[in-house]
Amino acid sequence: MRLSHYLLPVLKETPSEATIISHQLMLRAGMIRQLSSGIYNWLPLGLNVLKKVENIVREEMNKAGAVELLMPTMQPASLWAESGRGDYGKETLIVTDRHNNQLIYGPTNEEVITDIFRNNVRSYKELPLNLYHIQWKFRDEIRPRFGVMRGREFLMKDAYSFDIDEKSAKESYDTMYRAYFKIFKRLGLKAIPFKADTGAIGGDMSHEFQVIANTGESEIFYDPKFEELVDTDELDIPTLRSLYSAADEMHDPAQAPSDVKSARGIEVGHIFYLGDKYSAAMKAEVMGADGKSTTVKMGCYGIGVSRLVGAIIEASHDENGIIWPESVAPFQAAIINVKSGHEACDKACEALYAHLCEAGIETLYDDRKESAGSKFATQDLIGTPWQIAVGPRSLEQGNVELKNRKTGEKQDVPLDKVIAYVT
Ligand code: 5CA
Repeated sequence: MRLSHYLLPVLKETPSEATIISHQLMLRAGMIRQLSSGIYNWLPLGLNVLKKVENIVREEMNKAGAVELLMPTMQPASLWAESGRGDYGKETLIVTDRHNNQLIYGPTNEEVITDIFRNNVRSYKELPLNLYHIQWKFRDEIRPRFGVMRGREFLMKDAYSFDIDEKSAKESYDTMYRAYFKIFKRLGLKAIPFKADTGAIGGDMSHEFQVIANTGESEIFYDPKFEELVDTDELDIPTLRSLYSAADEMHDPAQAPSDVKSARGIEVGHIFYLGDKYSAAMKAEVMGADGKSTTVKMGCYGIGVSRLVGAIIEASHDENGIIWPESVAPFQAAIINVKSGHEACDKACEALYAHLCEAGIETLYDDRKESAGSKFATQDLIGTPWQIAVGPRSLEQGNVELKNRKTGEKQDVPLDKVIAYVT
C-alpha cells in the first residue's frame, strides 16, 4: 500500500473525548471515527486489524470443530416472545417495518440459532453440533464509552453448541474453554477465566475471559498462578480449573487463596452452559437413540471481536503509540522514504516495495513528500513491527536502516537482505 493513496488521518493531539489509551490511540492512528454515540466507522487501518482478529478467532473455532454460518442482523421480534426471556430490556433496538412487523437488531442470537436447529436437525446422530457466526450486534448501552470497548454497534463471534445430554454438552463447553486460551494467546493477550454471573443470557454456569488492564470495567480476583499458566503452550486445564478466580459479586474472600490478586479486567469473551433454557421453551428436540424425542442441551460462547482490538492496544503500547503483536499488525513492514524526490532513494524504495509485495509481506510505503521525522512518528504511532528507512547516506553503502518497533533496536542491513529480517 502506498501511503499517498491510502486514508490514514493520523492526529497529533489527543482528542478530548477519549479517556483511555486504546481509544486515544485508535483515534490518533486513524483507525476509527465515531459516527454517532457508540457507533463507529472503521477506517482502512482499523478494518485491517479487525479482519485479522476476526480471522484468528475463525481459524481457532474451525480447529475446535465449530462450523461457521451467517445469521442476519435483523430478527423478528416474534421469535423473542417464544424463548420466554422477553426482550433484551432497554438495550433492545426495535424497528417497525412497512407491514407493521417488529424487527430487533440482534443483540445476541440464541433465539435465531435455536430456530435454525429445530427446523433442520432431526436426529441424535447429527450431534454434537457447534454453529457460530461473526456478525454485528446492537445493544443500546446506557453508557457507551471507551471507544470500541463498549459500543452500541459491535462485532461479536457467537457460537452455540447442541448436545444430546448434559455430559456431552459439558464436553462441548470444555472444548470452547480450551479454544479460547489459544485464541487469546495468538492475539498476544493473557486472558484469565472467571466464574461469572449468567445475566441476561441465562443458564447455570459461565466463565468470563478477562484481560488485565487498569482501564477494565470489571473488578477481578484471581490466583497469581494464572499469569504463568495461561502463557504456556501446553495448557494444563485441570490445574487451571482448580485455581481460584472470581469477578465482581462472585468473589468470596473466604474461598480465595491468601495471596489472591485483585485487578481490573476487560471482558473479551464469555461462555455459558445453557442447559435447556432455550431448547425447552422453543422445542429444539431430536430423536434420541431410544427412539424418543429428546430436548437438546445447549451452550453459547461469545467473543467481543471489535472490543479485542481495543484490548490488544491497552495491553501493548508505549508513549509513542501502538505496538502490535505481529499476528494482527495491519502492515508487517513500512518503507520510509527519508528523502522523497531524491532519485536514488525513490528508485531503491520502489524496488524494495515491489520486492516485499511479491514476497507476500504486507507493506506500507510512505512515499509522501513529508519530513522524515513525521514519517517516523506516524509509523511508531500506527505500530508497524518493522520500519525500513531508506535515506541517501546509508544507501551509498547499499544499506537501509531497519527498526524493530517493539524493542526500538535499529541496525543497518544490506538493501538486498531486508526480506530475511522482516519475515
Ligand atoms: N450470546 C452470548 C454469547 S454467545 C452473549 O451475548 N454473551 S455476552 O453478552 O457476554 O457478549 C459476548 C462478548 O461480547 C462479551 O464478552 C464482550 O467481549 C462483547 N461485548 C458485549 N457487549 C459489548 C459492547 N457493548 N461493546 C463491545 N463488545 C461487547
